[in-house]
Amino acid sequence: MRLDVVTIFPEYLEPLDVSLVGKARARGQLNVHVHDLRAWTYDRHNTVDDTPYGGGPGMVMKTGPWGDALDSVLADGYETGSREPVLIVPTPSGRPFTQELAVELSERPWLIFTPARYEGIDRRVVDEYAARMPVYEVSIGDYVLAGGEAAVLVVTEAVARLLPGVLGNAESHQDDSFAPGAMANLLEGPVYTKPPEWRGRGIPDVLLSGHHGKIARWRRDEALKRTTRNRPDLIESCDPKAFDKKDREM
Ligand code: 6GU
Repeated sequence: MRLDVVTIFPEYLEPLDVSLVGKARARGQLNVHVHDLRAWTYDRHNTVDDTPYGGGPGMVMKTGPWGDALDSVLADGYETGSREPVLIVPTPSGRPFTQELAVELSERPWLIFTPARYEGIDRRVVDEYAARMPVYEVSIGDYVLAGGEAAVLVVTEAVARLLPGVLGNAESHQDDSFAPGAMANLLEGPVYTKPPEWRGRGIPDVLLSGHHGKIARWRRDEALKRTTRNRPDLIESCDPKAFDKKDREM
């Protein structure tokens, strides 16, 4: 998969060198290009923003640098054989970024991110590229960040760990919170490892029982409890058929 990020803060994307994403890059599973938007400014002050039409607070990112940057990134990608780009525009007014969208993006060969600062990018830039390729405006949650760069790190990590061969254990995202399947829409419950006692605290006996059925039942009960406590909205949105008689006894 190829990833391009155009930003006025290329340093903000340095975490893409470390951990899971960094290893995927080192193995050649991810081909990451971070570009400085100011490379496509031609005035002395490297201006990327201007005052909003219609007035109001803040500044709006100008069409010129974004258009030239994206044309250049697209030309380079196409020249080197990448196809079917998707543009991802991080914005608090986008659609919620979900595991489902992460899965969809992980199946795409080429993602281009345009994290903005200030009040956002001139709308015409999004409209222009939406006429040529799929564009996803995405928000990572109901709060406002100073810019989209942190959202790029979030989306990239969620997508990269789904790529074939990136996670050590291919099964380890099968029962992620939010993964499809029997535990669909339930949050994962607590986990334990050695030692069996720590500061007087033991671990639930069932986990030492070796009884796989009982362990699965316990995990599901814990997931139901945790989901009811932290995300009652997720329980509400479950298909009633997803629950069995024992679930209802919880
Ligand atoms: Cl993607 N960008 C900004 N600036 N704020 C956000 C966001 C994105 N998602 C949630 N808040």
